[in-house]
Amino acid sequence: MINLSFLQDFPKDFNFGVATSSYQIEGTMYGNCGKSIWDDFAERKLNGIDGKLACNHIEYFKEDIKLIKDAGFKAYRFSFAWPRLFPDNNKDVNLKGVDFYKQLLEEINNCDLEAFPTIYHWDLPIRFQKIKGWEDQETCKHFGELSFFISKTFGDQFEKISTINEPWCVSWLSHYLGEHAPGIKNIQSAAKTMHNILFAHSQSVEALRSCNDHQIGIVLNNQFGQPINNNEENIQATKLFDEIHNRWFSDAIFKGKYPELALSILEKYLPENYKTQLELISSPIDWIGLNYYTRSLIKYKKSDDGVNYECNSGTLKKTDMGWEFYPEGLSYFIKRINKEYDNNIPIYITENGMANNDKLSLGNSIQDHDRIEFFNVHLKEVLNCVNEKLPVKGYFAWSLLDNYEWAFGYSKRFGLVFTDFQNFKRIPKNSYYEFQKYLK
Ligand code: GCO
Repeated sequence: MINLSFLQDFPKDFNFGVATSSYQIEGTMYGNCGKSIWDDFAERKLNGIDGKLACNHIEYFKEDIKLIKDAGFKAYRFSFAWPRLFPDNNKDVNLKGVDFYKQLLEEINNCDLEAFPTIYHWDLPIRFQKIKGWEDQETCKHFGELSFFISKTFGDQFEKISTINEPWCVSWLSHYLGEHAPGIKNIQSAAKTMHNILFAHSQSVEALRSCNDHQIGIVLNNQFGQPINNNEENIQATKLFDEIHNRWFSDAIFKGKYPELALSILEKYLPENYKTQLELISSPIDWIGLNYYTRSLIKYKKSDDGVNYECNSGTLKKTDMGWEFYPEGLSYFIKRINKEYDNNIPIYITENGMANNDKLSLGNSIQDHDRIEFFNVHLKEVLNCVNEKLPVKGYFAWSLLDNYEWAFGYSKRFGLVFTDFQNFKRIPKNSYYEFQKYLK
C-alpha cells in the first residue's frame, strides 16, 4: 500500500501546510466584497459559474482552520482579496473585509499555525479593467499601496508574505492564451503584463520594506518542458517554452534580465525603460515559492508572432486535469533555483497536488488513493532534496478544500477535504487522514 509514512523522516522544523486562495474559497457574496475581473470573466465566458458562493469560507473559516490544525499541519497559505478590502475605489476600505482578515489571522495564530499570506492571487478589482488592468503600470502603483496597507493593518500577525501568485498565469495564460481572466489573446498585451506583473512585485517589495520587517517572497509556477523527440527544432521550441513559462520570471527576479530567445520576440512590446525597471524587479527577496504540477511535451509549431511551439501531453499517469504525474520535475526545479539562481535562498513548495474525480462512497468516506500516490511520489522528491542539504524549508499541499477551479468551475476537485457545494459540508478524504496519521 502506498502511504506517507516517510513524512516522519523530514526534519522537525520542516514546515508542512496547506494552501488556498481568496476567490476560490471565500464566496464573494458575503461581507460586501466588490467585483473582480473573475466575476466579469465568469459571466462572459463561463456561463456565470463564478465564485459567488465558492466554499463560503467567510462563514466557515473557523471550521476550516480547525481542519488544518487537526491534520497536524503547521502552516496555512491563503490570499487577501483586493476587492474585499477595497470594493469601490482605491481609498475607501471595507471594514467588514478588514475585520474578516483580522479574525482569520487571529484564528490561525491561536491555533499555532504559521500564516503565509499572498497579496495577489488573481482577483483584480474590476475597476482596473478601465485602464486594461495589468497592461497599465498605474495598476502596479496601486498594488504597491495595497501592499503597504496590508502590511500596516495586519503585519503584526505574520512574518512571511508573498507578493504575487504565479506571474505566468497572470500574464501569459490570461493575456496570450486567454484561458483566465481577463481572457485576452494578444501578444502585445501578454508581453506588457509579463513585465508589468514583475514591476508590480517590485512596487510591493518596496512598500512592504518601508512598512515592516517581513520576510518577502514571490510564488512562481514552474512547468517542466521536454522536447517531444530529439529533432533540433523541437529542442529549440522547448527552450523557448522554458523561457516564457519559467525563466522569464526567475531570470528577472534573480538576475535582473530577461532570457534571450523570449526577449527576441517580446522586447518590441516592452516599455522603453524596462531595463531600469529590471533593477528594481531584481532587488533581493528573502524566500522563493515554487508551485509545481506537471510537465509538457513540446513540439515545434510555426506561428506568425514567433511563439513557435505547442504543448502536448504524453502517456504517463494523469490527473483529472489531464496533467501527467511527473515528480522528477519538482526536484529538477528545486535544484535549478539553488544551483543556477541563488544557492542560499530558502525554497518553499507553495503548491503541489492533484484534481481527482472524487466520489462520496458509503459511510461518507472518500477513497482518493491516486491523490495519496501523487503526494507520495512528489514528497519523496522533496525529501531527497532535503537529504541532499538543499534549502527546501516547507511544502504546502494544494488544496485544503475542493474549490472554485477557475475556468473549470466546480468540476475539478483538488481538496484534501471534500466540499459539498449544496450545503458547504466538509468531509475529509483519505488523503487528509493519511497526512494526519504521520503529522499529528
Ligand atoms: C495555480 C493556482 C491555483 C490552482 C491550482 C490548480 O497554481 O494555478 O495557484 O489557484 O487552483 O494550481 O490549477
